[in-house]
Amino acid sequence: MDTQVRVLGVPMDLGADRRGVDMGPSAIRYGGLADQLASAGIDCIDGGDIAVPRPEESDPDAGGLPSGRAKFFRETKEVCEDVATAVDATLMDGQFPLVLGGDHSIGIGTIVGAARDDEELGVIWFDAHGDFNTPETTPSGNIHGMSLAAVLGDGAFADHDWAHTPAVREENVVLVGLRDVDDGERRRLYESDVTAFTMSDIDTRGAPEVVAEALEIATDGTDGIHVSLDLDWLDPTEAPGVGTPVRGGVSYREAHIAMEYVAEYHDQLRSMEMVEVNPILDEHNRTAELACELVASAFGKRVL
Ligand SMILES: [Mn+2]
Repeated sequence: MDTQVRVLGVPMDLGADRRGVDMGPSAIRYGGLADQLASAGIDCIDGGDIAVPRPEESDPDAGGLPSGRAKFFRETKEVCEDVATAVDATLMDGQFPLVLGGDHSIGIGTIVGAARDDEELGVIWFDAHGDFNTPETTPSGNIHGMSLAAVLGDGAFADHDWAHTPAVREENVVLVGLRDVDDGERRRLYESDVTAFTMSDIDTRGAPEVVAEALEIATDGTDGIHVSLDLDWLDPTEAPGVGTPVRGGVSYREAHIAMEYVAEYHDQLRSMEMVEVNPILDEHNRTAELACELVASAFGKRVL
């Protein structure tokens, strides 16, 4: 890829219960992001961090939604609007936005910014979870479990001016690696035109075949794709430093081959984000270092 990468940090933890993911952007930078990108032949600049209010500063249930529950809705919406503006500005400058989380609620901002005007955006969401709850179905009220539903304009999000949603069409969205899905999410996923590949699909068909199909779906009829990688997609033995670990995730090698497949689509790749790195729960920053390695693979780094 010839395009210069602009790194945007979003130290966001308003969308998750466990504090610590706000330090994710620092941990990923410290983990060698710039060096890993350089080893893939990528020139990068750092655009700094987007300001995020501290949870202590505000009331999580101050409201703003007609129904259901979404903690820190107002604050999350404001941060995501700033993320969307920064991602859009990066693209306008001819650079590639690489967004570092922070919890997965920031995906709302990244996708809205990457979708831009009236263009069709494909999305691949590598995650253990569906992130498909709405304020009506959520068991926790945490927006990081609702971000994909939000960009599709689902539930109470649809009745609110929630960052120009729906930003993407269901048929252009693919989930990969699911293994922990709430009842409300399962029902909604069945009804939707979103494609969902579970860990069972990866077990039976193999990661390369599943990821190849995901890329075909996301690129079919779209103007570009966004890749959102939640580190909890990997097995916790490889990525222990995440907010909500679930056993039975993809292996180190499966994650790399998936990113190498993503790199094959560099002409369509528009934006990428790495989220949910939690250095407090990590072991010597290895999850952040793994995130850097996976970014390098996604940008074309090869063994030979
Ligand atoms: Mn997630």
